[in-house]
Amino acid sequence: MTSCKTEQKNDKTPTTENKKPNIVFIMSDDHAYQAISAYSDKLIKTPNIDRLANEGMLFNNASVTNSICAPSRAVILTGKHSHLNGKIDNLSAFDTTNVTFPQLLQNAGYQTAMFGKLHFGNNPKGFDEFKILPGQGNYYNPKFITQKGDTTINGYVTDITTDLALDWLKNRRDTEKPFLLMYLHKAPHRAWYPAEKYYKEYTKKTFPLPETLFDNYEGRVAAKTAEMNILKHMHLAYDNKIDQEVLKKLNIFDGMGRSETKRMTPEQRSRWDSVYNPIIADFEKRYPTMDDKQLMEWKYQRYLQDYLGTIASVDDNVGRMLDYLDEEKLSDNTVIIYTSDQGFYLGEHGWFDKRFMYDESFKTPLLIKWPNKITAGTTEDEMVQNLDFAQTFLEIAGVNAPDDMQGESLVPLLKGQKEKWDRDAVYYHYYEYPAEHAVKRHYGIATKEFKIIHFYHDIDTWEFYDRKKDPQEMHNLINDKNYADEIAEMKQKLKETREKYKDSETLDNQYIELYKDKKKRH
Ligand code: SGN
Ligand code: CA
Repeated sequence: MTSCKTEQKNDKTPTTENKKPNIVFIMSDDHAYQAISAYSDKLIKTPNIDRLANEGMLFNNASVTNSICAPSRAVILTGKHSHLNGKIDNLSAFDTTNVTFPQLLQNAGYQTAMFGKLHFGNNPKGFDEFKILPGQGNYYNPKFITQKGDTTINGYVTDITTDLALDWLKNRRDTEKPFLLMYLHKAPHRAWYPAEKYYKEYTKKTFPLPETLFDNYEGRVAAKTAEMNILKHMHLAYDNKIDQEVLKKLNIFDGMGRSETKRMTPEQRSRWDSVYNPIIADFEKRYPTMDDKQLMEWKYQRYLQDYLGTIASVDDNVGRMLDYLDEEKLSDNTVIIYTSDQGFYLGEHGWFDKRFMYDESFKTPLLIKWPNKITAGTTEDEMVQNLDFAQTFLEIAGVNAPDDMQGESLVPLLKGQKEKWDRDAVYYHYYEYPAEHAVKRHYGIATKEFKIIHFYHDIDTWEFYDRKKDPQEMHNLINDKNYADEIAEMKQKLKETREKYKDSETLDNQYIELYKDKKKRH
């Protein structure tokens, strides 16, 4: 009797009203699928993120519609392409009159909370609670925007974001209601500052060089003029953490200084210096005799050490979240998603950053666990997009999606009902130009076999790739006579796809005019 009473009092016991699945949406910022061991363990082991693949589904062909931060988030929240939700780049404002899926879930009785990076320049609507980073946010001792004002929290951003999310789950969530938790990491965004444990470990590692590290961009006009080459455009101080005074001594003037070291407490700073100062001293000694190839390789290793070091913390913290959901017996009725706002170049084509429709930044990691619905350990090769998330979550919650959302619910794929999925092409459109990294505006479509891309604005060039024969996208076949039929078909399909999604040259031109003078960054 007594034990039975205790059980009834325990407010964590699922009630009949609590049958709708909870949704935990985990997203990191710039997390390349090449840096998740469920995809490839060449660079790093991510045992916690991999749990979602082992217990759920791994998508091999998930892509974004516009490979840059805030636009990707706007697509996710609205279920509409950039040209319709209006958030075409990181410079324009998010139009808060857009209807977002969290608002619809909140109206349907879901509790909603968001923690971490949003990057809109305005606060999210449809959330009972949010604690978000201003703009890009910081790694060390970050400031957060909350409903009660701004607050600075001492510590490391990835740990803090998790603490905030867990605090809400433990202490302020109404256990009678289903919930949507958006748990959004800043890491591994530039300028890649790992936590102490991991800069100690990762600065000792060396990584295999990508085959295309020394790409000369032959046949790809827009790739040639982009400014995201590790050798030429990555900063030795800002990115690779070399002291600017040392650079001056070496006659190197590369502008931007280190961003986060100034934010560290004296204790954090002296622990940081104890690891990075020997690296700086070693660089000072070796630099005078380095040729371009050696400098490229040195910068690549430094880049990956810090980038992957930040991911090791993300993985630990995802583990903390999954453990909590397991311990509280919430996992059985919770859909957990892990994704990134887009992919990233880890030296492929000699690059860092994203923006292009080439695979490393067009594709994004996607792992989903949904016990009793998804068969554990399955992989899915269908072409899905971040555009599909809103309708997926609405279907999971039993809420009708507005007619003007443009994605497809992934629920049939999650349940293994492939016959209900008939998409044969996905659409992409990138706008942020002129801007940092100088990636020209372009749009295109990808099928499983081919990709066609049109670069426009101050150029007018086309690219065509055979994705099966040339997965590294080194050979632009647009002028290859052997592919004339396939190119014509893809051009036609691109035209139809633009019409289907209501994109057009008129809109392209309007967006060029509208944001001509926009320089502001969020
Ligand atoms: C910053 C970075 C860029 C990066 C953009 C967009 N520069 O501007 O390298 O492409 O963010 O990233 S930095 O000098 O400020 O580090 S996004 O993920 O927010 O879209
Ligand atoms: Ca990003």
